[in-house]
Amino acid sequence: ARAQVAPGAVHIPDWLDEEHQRTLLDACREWARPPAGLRTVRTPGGGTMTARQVCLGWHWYPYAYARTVTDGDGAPVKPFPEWLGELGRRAVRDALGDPAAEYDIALINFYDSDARMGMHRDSDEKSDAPVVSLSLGDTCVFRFGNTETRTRPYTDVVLRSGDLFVFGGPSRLAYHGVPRVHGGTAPPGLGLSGRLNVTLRVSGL
Ligand code: MD5
Ligand code: FE
Repeated sequence: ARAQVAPGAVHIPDWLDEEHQRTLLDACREWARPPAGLRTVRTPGGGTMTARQVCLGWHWYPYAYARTVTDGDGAPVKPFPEWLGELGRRAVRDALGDPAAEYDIALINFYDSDARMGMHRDSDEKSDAPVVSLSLGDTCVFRFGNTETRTRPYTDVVLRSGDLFVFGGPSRLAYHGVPRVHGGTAPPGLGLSGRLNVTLRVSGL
């Protein structure tokens, strides 16, 4: 069931079957290992993001991209694998029917049940290609807002393990965040406590 939440913003529940969820989870666990593994993101204002992050292809440090983990161990960022790019192109075709973009960044956020992500826009990419979001593990409330303000109007969407969300076109620069993660709601067979979100992006760099 494909649901358009806003023009260019499409939610496809259960897009990844259990086997593909497990494959992606195993890969994320490998990517989380050092060097250039899971890290805590510190914002220039002195804040700490509650979701921890791993980057592939390009390292995101608030609020720009680099080739090395500038706020971590200084190691080169792990490469962005070809199969992940193919997954991204298939996602965009299924969600929007648009021609394929060349994905070269993955940002993977690891949430425990207390983690949140405040309302923000993803504006550090120099490309307007759609962002692909894949969810694994615990269910969350994803807040999809508008392009003008961090506040209402917004739409709360429940994202579950295996769900795909694609943001393109007029929705590409919408404010969005994760106000709530529901602990203990991951599929029992997956072996993940917490939530993991994989976003695929085109750097334009
Ligand atoms: C998450 N991640 O669940 C969310 C979902 C992030 C982030 O917000 O920046 O890593 S992905 C939501 C998203 C990503 C890129 C663009 C837009 C939404 N958008 O244009 O609305 O961890
Ligand atoms: Fe974002």
